[in-house]
Amino acid sequence: MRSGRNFIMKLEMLVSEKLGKAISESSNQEIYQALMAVVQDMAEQKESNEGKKKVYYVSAEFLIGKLLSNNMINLGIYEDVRKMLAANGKDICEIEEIEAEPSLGNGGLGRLAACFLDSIATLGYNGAGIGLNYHLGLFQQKFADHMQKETKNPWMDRSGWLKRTDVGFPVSFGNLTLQSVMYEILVTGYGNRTNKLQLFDIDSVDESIVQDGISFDKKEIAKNLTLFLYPDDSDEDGRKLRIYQQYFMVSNGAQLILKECEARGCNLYDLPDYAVIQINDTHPTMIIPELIRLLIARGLSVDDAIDVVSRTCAYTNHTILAEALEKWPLHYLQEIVPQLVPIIEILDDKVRRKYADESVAVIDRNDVVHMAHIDIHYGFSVNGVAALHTEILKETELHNFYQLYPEKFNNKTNGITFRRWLLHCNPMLADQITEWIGDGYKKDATELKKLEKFVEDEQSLQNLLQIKKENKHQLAEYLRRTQGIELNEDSVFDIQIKRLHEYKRQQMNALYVIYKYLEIKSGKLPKTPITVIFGAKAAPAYVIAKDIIHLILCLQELINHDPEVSPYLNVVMVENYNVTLAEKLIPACDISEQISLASKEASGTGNMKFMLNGAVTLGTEDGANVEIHQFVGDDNIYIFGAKSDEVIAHYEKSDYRPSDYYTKNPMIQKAVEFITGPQMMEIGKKENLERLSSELKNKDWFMTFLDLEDYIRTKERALEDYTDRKTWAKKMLVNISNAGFFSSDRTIREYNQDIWKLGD
Ligand code: GPW
Repeated sequence: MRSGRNFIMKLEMLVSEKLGKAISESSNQEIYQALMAVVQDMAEQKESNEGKKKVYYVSAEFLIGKLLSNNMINLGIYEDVRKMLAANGKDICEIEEIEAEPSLGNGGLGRLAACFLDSIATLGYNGAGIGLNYHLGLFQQKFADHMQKETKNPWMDRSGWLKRTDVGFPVSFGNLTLQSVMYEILVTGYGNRTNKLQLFDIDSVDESIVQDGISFDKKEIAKNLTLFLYPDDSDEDGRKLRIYQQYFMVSNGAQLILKECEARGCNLYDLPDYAVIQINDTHPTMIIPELIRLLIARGLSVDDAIDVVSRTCAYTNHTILAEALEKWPLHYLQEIVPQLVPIIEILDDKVRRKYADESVAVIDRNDVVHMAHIDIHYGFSVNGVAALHTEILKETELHNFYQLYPEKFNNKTNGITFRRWLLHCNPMLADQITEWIGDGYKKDATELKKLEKFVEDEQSLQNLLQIKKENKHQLAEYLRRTQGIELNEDSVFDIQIKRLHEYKRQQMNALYVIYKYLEIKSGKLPKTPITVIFGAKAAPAYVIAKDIIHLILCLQELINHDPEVSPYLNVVMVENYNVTLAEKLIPACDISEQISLASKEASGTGNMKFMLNGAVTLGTEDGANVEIHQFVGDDNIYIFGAKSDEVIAHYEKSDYRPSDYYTKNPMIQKAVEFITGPQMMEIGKKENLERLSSELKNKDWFMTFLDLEDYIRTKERALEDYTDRKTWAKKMLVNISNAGFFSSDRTIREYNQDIWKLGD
């Protein structure tokens, strides 16, 4: 144990040495820098490249969140640092706030990659993340005139964890060659080794080319290559820029992997004994032809190169949404990465010789390259991210591939790191759990099951409610201070936080809000007031998604200023939803909104974070909700809506008509008409509200109306149940005690057992 007075004194000495003065006389900014340096030193001491075989997790996104506190927790020094700072009159929370959140991800896929890096290091596996260093990251979201506005998010100077290395590689495109620079961020496991996140960049990036908001010249590749994550791809130059980014990422990754493996004694033919590459959705798919190209250049035959690479690469699919399955016109690749085209043609040719089925071709009849098809034919493993999702892949979306390669398909239900999503974000709950069942659950999350024995204990249930109340209070203080938002702490906190997408159906929640508003106006007052909280960014070119944000912001304005309604109902949309905000919102949540159209949400991971923090799920039988439902049972979750089979059948038969529901159900009609009614028109913009309303009435591609009635009914039942505080507290406890399965340590152990097979 390092705890105790001596260790605290040593910490104080280390920090003041870095500061060159006493802690008590230093600013929070100075202390942040000094603490970061001390943590870096300690993390470096645990750095290790041990293990013959190494996993490379290649991903366009790593949504890592702030690092200082998390690293201190993983190093086991958080409590001592807190005490040491307090003894010097400093508050650790204020110092945490100095740090800028790295802006290297968008949503669940990026956050999953970050949780996985934490678990890989925690379990002591040799692994690294490979990605890009986006200078301005994903855009920063501002609200003005009830609309989302995008601005740049320059996070790098205010973070400090990024270390430049002298490693770099040449990367050639059709018309230019760029020299890369590799940056590193140390990833310290909980009580274990330190691995690395390796991010590639170029020196010629020029942030000054960005003008008003986030627009810039998309053709200036040497200046814009690593400026933004997901540059607007609504035009051709934007789509091409994505290909430049993807190839830059994977060519660097491939060169690094070969260099490291050769240094460890690999002769290239035995590459699969030294490396396994996990391809995080299709963004890094070009690593397959790129590695084949590099191996051929090093003297392997074409067939040997293909064989070696196919035994090294594994693919994770994160969606069944057709528009998210990447396809690139061959002529884009011909222009940007001509060196890959002959290889992709060989890959296509081999498939065509073997299989007559046109639907599994790599290059289709229109000369479009299907990236996922490359991964499936030329990787050894294909996994979905929740049980239902993997079944849908096998039975429908990728059925033809499943028939060819049943042995490649496997499920890896997602998970979350309990270090960030419990120990760090909810210390009160973590301490209470430790008091009840000891701290074994911190290493073995399934020990949370032991909490179930407290389910009949009045006092324990009271404690749980008290912790929730305090977390709601802390959230209210935080939002007041940082966003000027006032929350009613005595209301039910009903939270939907995730990327804005029609399939996630924030619009359905907004229609509930309208329904409730009209109910209250007609004199039906809820027993407990409700606050419906949203957090979401919409892709800058996704018009309807931005219209949904507009609707929510207008409802917020209308309802919160209506003295008849606001004592009972409030709407809050937090600005610039990110990991830092998630860490504050999740511990304070009562009802977790997981309301995607069944079959469309591959897994969801927010659902797991909420459950772990004692929120009760209101959701469809989609993604990992299905597994959560199985664990907690019918009494501890609110399930509604059409099941995935029914939804898939509607799509197959093209027989869903929103008008069928709209015209028959006066409640739906009233709510939808409200969107374009006089009160909303006074606050909002006609064009946006009318476009959204017409989209719903005429298209409703994600079947909002199909589930709306059941959603409202089920939400009302949840709100009614909430008033019986003791019964509700039981539900909370059952959720927490069943969350163990959703630890990313379990997920990563499964990846290793079934796919990576990293020995010792
Ligand atoms: F489209 N996911 C995401 F599949 O956050 F590539 N971004 C993405 O671009 C994609 C998926 C992609 C999410 C899924 O929507 C979510 O259901 C899942 O929990 C998460 O990836 C992690 O697997």
